[in-house]
Amino acid sequence: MHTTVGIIGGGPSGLLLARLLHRAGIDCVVLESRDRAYVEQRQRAGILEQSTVDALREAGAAGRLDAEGLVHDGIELRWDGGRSHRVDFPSLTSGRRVWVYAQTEVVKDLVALQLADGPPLRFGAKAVSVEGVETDRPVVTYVHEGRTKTLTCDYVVGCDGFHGVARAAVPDTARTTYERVYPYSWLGILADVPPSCEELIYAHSSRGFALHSMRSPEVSRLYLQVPNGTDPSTWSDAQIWDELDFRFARRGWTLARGPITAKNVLPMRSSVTEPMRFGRLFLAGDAAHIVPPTGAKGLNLAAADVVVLARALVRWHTTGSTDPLDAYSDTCLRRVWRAEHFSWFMTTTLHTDPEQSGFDTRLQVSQLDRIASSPHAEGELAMNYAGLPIT
Ligand code: RFL
Ligand code: PHB
Repeated sequence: MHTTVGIIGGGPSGLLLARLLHRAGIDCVVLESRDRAYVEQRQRAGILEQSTVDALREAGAAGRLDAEGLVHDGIELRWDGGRSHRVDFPSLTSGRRVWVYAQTEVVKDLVALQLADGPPLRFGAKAVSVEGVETDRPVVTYVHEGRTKTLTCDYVVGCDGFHGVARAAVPDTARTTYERVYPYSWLGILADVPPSCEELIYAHSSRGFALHSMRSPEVSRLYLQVPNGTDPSTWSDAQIWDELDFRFARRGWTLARGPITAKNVLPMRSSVTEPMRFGRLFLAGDAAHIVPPTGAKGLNLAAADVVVLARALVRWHTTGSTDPLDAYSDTCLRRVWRAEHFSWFMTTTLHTDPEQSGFDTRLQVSQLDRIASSPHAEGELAMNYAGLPIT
């Protein structure tokens, strides 16, 4: 079988790319190793930047997001045993804002459109190799319903996440990975209780970081910094709520408790593989880079990559010019490194390193004080959080 663009991975980046290409009349096939239910239920991101929302609208996939997404104009920072500061995005960014709309819902919306309207999306289709990327007919070999099949393409896009196969198709000598692993993880919970805040709260405390997010007016999503290797089952529900109470403590504010319906632990890592293109293979989203979740950038970076790539493929398809495709890696990496820096900054400013000294803590508090007292410092945070335009 042949297609113009073979897309490995049916996560947000692969699905959004497929929609953008389909609307421009470019045929493509999406191979996704997991089944539909698994892909639609994987708990992950919750915050969409303005430019991600714009891209979903352009893809015709924002109907439910526009009806049900919660628009947020800021975040609250808490630190130093009860100090608090709200960062207002629109006034600091010429009107940019963010949406609380879960990745699970973005994926459900894109899957439903794709199954109704094309292009082909194969669940249970696991890519095992990508070959010939330095020729003009790269081939993806995949296993579907127990049989090995091949897909020849004009271009292949690896949207297969951090553990996918596409990155490995680039020879070791042609790629460099830059990486940082953090000495802490997040314990995340979903709870059937209305959020205790209208906007997200990022808290720095003497016992580590905590984040109050949400999924809907009825469901809260909360995170606690925990040591690497923590088994979530060792935390009882009461212990989790007590620890959240301590880390968010602020006079006159209480955290509402409710039944915890899910608990998971996620490690924190920064990683970038350069370049993001090799021959006729492009890497997009988590396949090329990951960030710790503190800056809420991962899904947004994935969306920005495929917006840039879709534009470049449309240019090639309509004019034959490969200039934007040739510039893809450099164009994306500029934004990726900005987001890597911001995610590292948010992570290291708000978490407590197990080796942390009193000096390090004073630096963190000084940085938070600065954000609270300087429009320049909070403006920089707001611009990065609400997201830079895709250029
Ligand atoms: P994904 O979502 O990992 O999708 C990759 C897909 O490829 C499939 N696959 C294969 N398919 C075929 N053949 C193979 N050999 C394959 N190997 C893998 C996989 O099954 C999967 O379906 O990558 P993508 O599309 O690049 O999307 C990236 C985002 O998922 C990720 O960056 C975000 O979830 C990160 N993230 C957040 N990002 C934000 O922008 N805002 C947030 O608030 C935010 N919060 C988070 C997050 C990530 C988290 N976790 C669990 C890491 C919160 C959490 C808890
Ligand atoms: C989430 O709602 O899952 C979420 C929100 C903000 C973050 C990370 C995760 O920085």
